[in-house]
Amino acid sequence: MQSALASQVPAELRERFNAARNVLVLTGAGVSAESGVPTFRGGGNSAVWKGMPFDEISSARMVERDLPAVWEWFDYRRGILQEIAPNAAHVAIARWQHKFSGFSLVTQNVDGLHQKAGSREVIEVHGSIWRARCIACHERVGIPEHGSRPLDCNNCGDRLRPDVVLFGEMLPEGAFELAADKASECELCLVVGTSALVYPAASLPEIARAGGAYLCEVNPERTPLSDFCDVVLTGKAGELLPLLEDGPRL
Ligand code: BJW
Repeated sequence: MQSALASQVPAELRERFNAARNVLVLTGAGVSAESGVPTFRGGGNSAVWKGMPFDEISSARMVERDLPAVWEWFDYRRGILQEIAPNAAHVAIARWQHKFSGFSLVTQNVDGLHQKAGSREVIEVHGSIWRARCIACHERVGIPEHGSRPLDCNNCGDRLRPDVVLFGEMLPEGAFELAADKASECELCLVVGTSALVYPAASLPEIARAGGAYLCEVNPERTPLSDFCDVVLTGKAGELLPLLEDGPRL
């Protein structure tokens, strides 16, 4: 007998998933929620640091005002992430890079869990918590586990900051353009675990749809994108994504 969850996956989506050659997946914080990573807006715990909401501590203003506090916040998160494993959603998405001849994974997440699950060539539009970049010359480096904070740039000697995109900041050069190109070419676009509120990432499903893609949202809650989608799968990514696959799993 089909489970209640499996019956949510309409035959048309299953057929399109099996027939598609070019697929784009856009993920947000919800894809990591089942691994225990707090989301930003809804879906359980939200990120607060020493009484400060995330949009205050993760802000460009805070980088200018109190860079050591920003390092402390990101070091704390990295410490937690080191202990965290990818979940069934990350693992399913990693399998898909081998299933489709054209496959793009665009993530707003900075946690690196897609890569930990085996995904390659991930387009990280909001940067990575595992890298730092220089405030002055923009040189990027991996973050050493130990050492004083803030770190200094080996290239120019100025201070390093976490290589993540804060509100009002520009996205990494070329990342959004590449994601938008891939979105405009895809036949099937899966939007997983994002509140679809933060731009320009939230415009990628619109770009995909304008290019003729079939749009599917996976989220336990409705978002501003829901009414715009061909199909909405209501529930957790880790439970729903593996159900899209037909036949034996790799
Ligand atoms: C589950 C689940 C489960 C739970 N399974 N699902 C156009 C219109 C209006 C405003 C703008 C616009 N263009 C630009 C802006 C300004 C701004 C913006 O979008 N503001 C809006 C909020 C109004 N954008 C920017 O500033 C961007 N920069 C930019 O546009 O540069 C150009 C520019 C420069 C200068 C001036 C003007 C323009 C940069 C955005 C950077 C976002 N940074 C953050 C912080 C990263 C650092 C950190 O980690 O601390 O990125 S904010 C935060 O939000 C983080 C996320 O990547 C991002 C998106 O959140 P996401 O992933 O959607 O998570 P949540 O928590 O919101 O949602 C989780 C979802 O999961 C929920 O729906 C749950 O239901 C679901 N869920 N469990 C599946 N098990």
